[in-house]
Amino acid sequence: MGPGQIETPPFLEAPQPDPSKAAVHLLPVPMEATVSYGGGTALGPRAILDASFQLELYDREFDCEPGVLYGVHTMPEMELPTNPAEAIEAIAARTAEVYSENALLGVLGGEHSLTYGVVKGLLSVRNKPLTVVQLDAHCDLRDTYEDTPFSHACVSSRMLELPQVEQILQLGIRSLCTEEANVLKTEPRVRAWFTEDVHNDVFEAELRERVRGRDIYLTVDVDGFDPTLIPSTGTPEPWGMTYAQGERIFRILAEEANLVAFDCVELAPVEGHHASDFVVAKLVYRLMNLFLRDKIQELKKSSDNTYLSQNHIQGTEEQS
Ligand SMILES: [Mn+2]
Repeated sequence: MGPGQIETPPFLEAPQPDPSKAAVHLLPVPMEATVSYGGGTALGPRAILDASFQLELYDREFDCEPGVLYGVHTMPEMELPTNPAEAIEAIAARTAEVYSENALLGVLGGEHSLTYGVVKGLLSVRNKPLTVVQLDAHCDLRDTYEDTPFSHACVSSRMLELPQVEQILQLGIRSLCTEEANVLKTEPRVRAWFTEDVHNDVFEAELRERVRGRDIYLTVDVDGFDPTLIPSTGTPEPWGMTYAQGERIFRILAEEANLVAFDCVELAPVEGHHASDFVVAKLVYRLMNLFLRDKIQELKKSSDNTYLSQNHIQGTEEQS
């Protein structure tokens, strides 16, 4: 463990793989520098990791324990500077340092501002266009908010300043200001589907078309979901997405696009209320399983073969 890092429990109660063999690398980023309403996102990553210990490793869809097969390596939690601009730079640098082409990078937040740092870091090492898909109640398209351009309320505006962000696709939006409504009307790189579009299922064909064959970065602000499902968040907004709609979107993206990295942000755990933490941990696990579904099938086959050949060798030995 290096300086500026805090020891953390791993995601899932499973054997810890060698990082070079893990298909997922998780980076906990407890950013809480510009939170404007309910606080507590600094404890988000730890709450997700703790709750993940209660998850069943077995996944009905795949009829196996996917996380054990593909392996999840959890990195130590970052220790961040309190100044938002410095925190963003630290996150960008750490992302560039830990990114590997051979693994899916997942960032556990932390407030939404961190997404800009992660995307910046990714672009610095990959240098290829990226489509950002954002599940959120909010557009986060203000230019500045509460005197900082690095607020969670501005994260999408900051990303638009990166020329390699080819488009930002937002789903579940239901709360915005006049300034943001104007950006939506004039900025061709942003496409927002409001919450009624998701509930009426009128986004799918265009979403598929827009992400097909593209490298995507998925940012999941947990307030995109309904606060009856995940109340532990800083700015809860009614009429959000259901759990099933979230999974549906993950599946569409998994079928059409190449996921480079993802984050899950804005969980602000409340003591004594563990349901939100658990729901978010489950969302993260299912997101990983859906995106790694080809790999899971492949690993399942080879683990069956290993099992068969071991039995075969044993059988031969018994005969001799
Ligand atoms: Mn939000």
